[in-house]
Amino acid sequence: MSGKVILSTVALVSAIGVLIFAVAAPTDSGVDPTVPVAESDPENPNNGSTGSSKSSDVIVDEPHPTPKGMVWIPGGSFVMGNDESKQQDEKPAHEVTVDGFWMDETEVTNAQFLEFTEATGYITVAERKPKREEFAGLIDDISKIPEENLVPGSICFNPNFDRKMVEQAKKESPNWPYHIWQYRQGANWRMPDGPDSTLEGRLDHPVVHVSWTDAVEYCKWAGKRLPTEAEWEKASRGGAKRDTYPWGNEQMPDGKWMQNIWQGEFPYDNKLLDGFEATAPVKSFPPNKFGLYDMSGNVWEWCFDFYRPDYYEHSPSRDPFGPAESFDPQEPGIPKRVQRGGSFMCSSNYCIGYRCSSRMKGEPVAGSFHCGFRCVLTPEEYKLAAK
Ligand SMILES: [Ca+2]
Ligand SMILES: [Ca+2]
Repeated sequence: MSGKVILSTVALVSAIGVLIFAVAAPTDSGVDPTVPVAESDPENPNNGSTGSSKSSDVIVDEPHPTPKGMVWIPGGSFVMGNDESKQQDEKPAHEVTVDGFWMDETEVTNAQFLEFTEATGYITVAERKPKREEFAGLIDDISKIPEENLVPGSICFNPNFDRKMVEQAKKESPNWPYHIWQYRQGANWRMPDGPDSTLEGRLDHPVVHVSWTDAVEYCKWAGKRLPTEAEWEKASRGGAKRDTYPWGNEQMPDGKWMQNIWQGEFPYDNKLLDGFEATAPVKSFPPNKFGLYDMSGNVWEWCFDFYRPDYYEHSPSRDPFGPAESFDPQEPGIPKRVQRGGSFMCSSNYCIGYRCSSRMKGEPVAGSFHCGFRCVLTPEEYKLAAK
């Protein structure tokens, strides 16, 4: 498949994303159970950003017995972002206070997602056939969309990418990774590598090819919600204020790999020094001090928040949950939600997404082979669920 075809296919997926998002995304009205609980303040001077204006005491101590499979993240303040980063969207570093909450100790696994689909019959976005009319208004002439493109599928790594084309694209555009991704027909969470693959031997791996909207549906079923970006970073830091990684500042303490990432030059040479080429079973590496596994690497994790690179410039300091709308300069016009933690595809010469402060973004209706999620629950939501 040529790079041009890959690009056009990815563009097709993007267009689907825009459309479905417009219909499926929940509002930030505060009535949706997946939206973080916080007071709204129409007089909030934060340029349309959302977050809590409450001044009540921070919830620090765990108020109820720990829900199964979760750990308590004590409330408090931490420094969010990183002024030393090469990535502008991590700046400025700013102090944020969040209330205590519970977080899943691992990424949601295939076994857990299977339980959800068996209980609800839920079909993920990647399993649904895109409809031609869904592109009306987004593409000049929808009759020109090749029928063979209107098939269910998801984004995978293309190991047969054209190296020359990648080299050239790197010089021209931050979107050069389009040349190494491939829209693979039939790829979805049940068949992570495409139609010939299965979940055999992978039930304890993180679920992948789930969109943000799929993740939200899982959360509703589980009585939980997606973490805010601030909650995610607070949890990732394990109680430390400015460490680079969830375990400290040294990437390989005692010479040991602490995360499933990509060793070697991306995307040409994966040396597999951590033992895993793609997803690893959850809990393959030590937890951070809060007891959370794989907060660095394995798979990216969806957060609730819309993505904006400039959000930290005017973020509320108490329980922020993202801007009112998203903006990604790399793909203006396509809504984006935040992803955190990096994946098995992250290397030191590319996204370095496995640091506590790293930010990523994705179309809410598009899953991929290296993105999953985990859930959180606050004491207030715990009480609401118990009623
Ligand atoms: Ca690896
Ligand atoms: Ca992860």
